[in-house]
Amino acid sequence: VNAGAPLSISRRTRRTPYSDRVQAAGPTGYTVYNHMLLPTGFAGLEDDYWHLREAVQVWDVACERQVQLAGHDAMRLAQLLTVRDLSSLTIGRCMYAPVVDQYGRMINDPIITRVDDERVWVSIADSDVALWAGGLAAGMAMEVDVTEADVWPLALQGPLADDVAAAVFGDEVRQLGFFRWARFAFGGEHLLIARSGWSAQGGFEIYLEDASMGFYLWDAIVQAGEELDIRPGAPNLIERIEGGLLSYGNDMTREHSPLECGLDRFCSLDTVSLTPQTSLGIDAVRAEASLGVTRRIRGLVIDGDAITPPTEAWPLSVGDIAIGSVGSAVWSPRLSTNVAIAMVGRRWCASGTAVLVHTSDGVRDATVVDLPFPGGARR
Ligand code: THG
Repeated sequence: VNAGAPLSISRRTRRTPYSDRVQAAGPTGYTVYNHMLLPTGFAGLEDDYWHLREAVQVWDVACERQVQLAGHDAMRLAQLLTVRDLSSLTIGRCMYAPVVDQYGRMINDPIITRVDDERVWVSIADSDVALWAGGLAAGMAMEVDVTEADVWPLALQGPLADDVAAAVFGDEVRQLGFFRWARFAFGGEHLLIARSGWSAQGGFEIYLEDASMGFYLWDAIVQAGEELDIRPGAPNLIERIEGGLLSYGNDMTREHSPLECGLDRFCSLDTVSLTPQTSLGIDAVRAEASLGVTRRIRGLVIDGDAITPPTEAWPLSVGDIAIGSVGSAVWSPRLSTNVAIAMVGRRWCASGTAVLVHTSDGVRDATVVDLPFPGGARR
C-alpha cells in the first residue's frame, strides 16, 4: 500500500542534528520512529547489507530517544518500568530491558543506561515511553524528572568500527566491553560512547549531548573512515532479521509479553526483591511463566523467490487453523531464501514445522526455524 510514495515532512516528523548530512548522502527512503526521521538505506537493501557485514557504516539513529529519569527516585522509577533486575546497573553499564505494563505486556524494549547516581537514560524503541514513565512518576509522587533529553545517538557499526572509533576517539575505545560505556574526549567535550548497536556486526553508539556538534562529529567519523570504505548506513532489515533482533511495532506489540517475545533472559522472575511495588509487571510475567506461554517468537524460512517485505502482519496457518503471524520478512541474498520473524502458536513452534504464510501477493510454504539464522549471530 502506497509503496514508493514520498514521505511528507513537517515539524512533527522531527529532524536530527545529522539530517542535513544524511540528506546530502542521498538516502533511498525514510521511516518515522519516535516521531523523528530515520533513514532506511542508501545504496539499496542488499548492497547496504553486504557492506555492513564487511566494512563499517555510520548511522543516524538519533530517533532512539533518551527518556531521562533524573532525581533521587531515578533508579526506583527505572526498576518500576522493567522486569529485569537493575541492581547491577552501575555507572558505566547499559542493559537491554523489557518495559511492560501491569499486565506484563510490552510497552517498549529499550536499552537502559546508568549515566550517574541519580540519572538514567532509557533509550527507547518506537513508543511514547516518556508519557508512560512520567504518568507513573506523577501518580506515585516520585522525586524524579522525566524528560526527553537533548541526546542524539549516532551509531558506528560493522567489523571495522573499532578502527574508525580508535582513529577518532583514541585507542582506549577498543577496550570497551559489550554494553559498557565510558567518556571519550572529542571537540572539547567528553562524549558518552557505548559498545552496542542494532546490528550483530559489532560497534559503538555515541550519545551526543550537544546538537550543534552534529556535523562536526559526523564529518570527523566519515573522514577517519575514508580509507576503510566507511559509508552512511541504517539499521538493515536483512541483517537484523538474520541476527534475530526484534523490532517493536513489527515483531511485537502491546499485545505481547516479554516471554512470548523470547526475552526470557532479560526477565528476572526469580529475584525476590522484585514485587509489583518495585517492578510493575513482574507478577503478571511470573504468572504467565508458571502457566506457560501460548505463542512464541520464531524464525521462518519462506519458500520461493524474493518476497516484498510486509507492510502489515501476514497471517500464518496450518490447514484451516490460524496459528500466528509474520511481522518481518525479506530475501536473504547470503542464504538464498526468504527469512522472517513470526509469532507462532505453541503447538506449531517446533523447528521443522511446515506452515503457510498468507503474504500480500499469495500463499507460500514456510518452515519454522531457530533465531538467529545461520551466520547471523552477533560476532
Ligand atoms: N541502541 C540504542 N537504543 C535502542 C536500540 C539500539 N533503542 C531501540 C531499540 N534499539 C531497542 N531494541 C534493541 C534490541 C536488541 C538489542 C538492543 C536494542 C541488543 N540485543 C543483544 C542481542 O540480542 O545480541 C543482547 C543485549 C544484551 O545481552 O543485553 O543489542 O540498538 N541505544
